[in-house]
Amino acid sequence: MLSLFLSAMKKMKNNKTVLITGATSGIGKATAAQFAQNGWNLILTGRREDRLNELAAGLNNQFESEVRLLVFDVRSQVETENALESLNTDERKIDVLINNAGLAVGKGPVQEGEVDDWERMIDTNVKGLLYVTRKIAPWMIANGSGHIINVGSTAGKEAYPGGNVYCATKFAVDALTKGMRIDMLPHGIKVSQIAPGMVETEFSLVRFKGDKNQAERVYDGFQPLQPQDVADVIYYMTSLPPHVCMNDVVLTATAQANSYLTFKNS
Ligand code: NDP
Ligand code: 8X3
Repeated sequence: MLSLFLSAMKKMKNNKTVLITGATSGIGKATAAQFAQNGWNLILTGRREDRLNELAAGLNNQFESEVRLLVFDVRSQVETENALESLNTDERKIDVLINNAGLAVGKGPVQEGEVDDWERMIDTNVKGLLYVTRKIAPWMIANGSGHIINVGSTAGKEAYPGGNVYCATKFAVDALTKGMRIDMLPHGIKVSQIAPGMVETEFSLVRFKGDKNQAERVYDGFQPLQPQDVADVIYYMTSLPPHVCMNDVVLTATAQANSYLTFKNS
């Protein structure tokens, strides 16, 4: 009886589609599973095709999810356009776009910064978000509905030591979210931001260029957010009635007061 019920639950579809950028890891991956569990069709993107394939197979097996994969680098406008153009008319009916792909590279004073690191962050976190949105927003307008959720950060609320350019990109996401909400207003399309504090993902490993010790130290001595904590809130933001838009959510671990103050035991 229980297995019949579970099997029926698995097949419950809601016919809605979410596109999540940066689904190969961390917040994007957890968010993909959250939507899959709730019967959504998924369009998942990232550069690491092997990880996308593995994720899609798992979600299909667990939830019988329809998963469309797009492999591209959001820093390339041409790659982004070509990948999104490959979606057919049905797939372009995107209900929710989650602009999540992003990264920090390096941490230190600006006078010692690496120009290449700065460019990677600006090109991914700001220009990449814009390239994706530029393609999908007109489809939402044509469909007469939609919801864009940008993944900002507490780093986009207050700058912290050594955060300079990463913080600047997340301040830009904050500003773009506000600007996009104004632009989408006449079209009835919701625009939201979620601004998490420290979340235990591959983020710090990427920031510290593969140095595991340095990355692990970031999360030592306190209980950081987990990707699922963020996924839960993102999903909640999409489950509100059509006339309600949660504009901005700042979400931190209980031990984190703001972008630069975390209470650590050690
Ligand atoms: P992860 O490193 O675990 O995941 C980052 C994701 O972004 C990966 O799926 C990666 O995919 C994708 N990505 C990075 N660069 C590109 C690119 N050029 N083109 C396409 N996809 C790309 O980190 P998080 O899950 O933590 O980060 C997700 C978002 O959350 C980022 O925007 C980050 O700034 C933000 N954030 C993170 C916080 C944290 O403490 N972890 C806190 C606040 C915000 P692939 O490498 O396969 O391309
Ligand atoms: C990621 C969290 O604190 O490293 O945005 O900026 S933090």
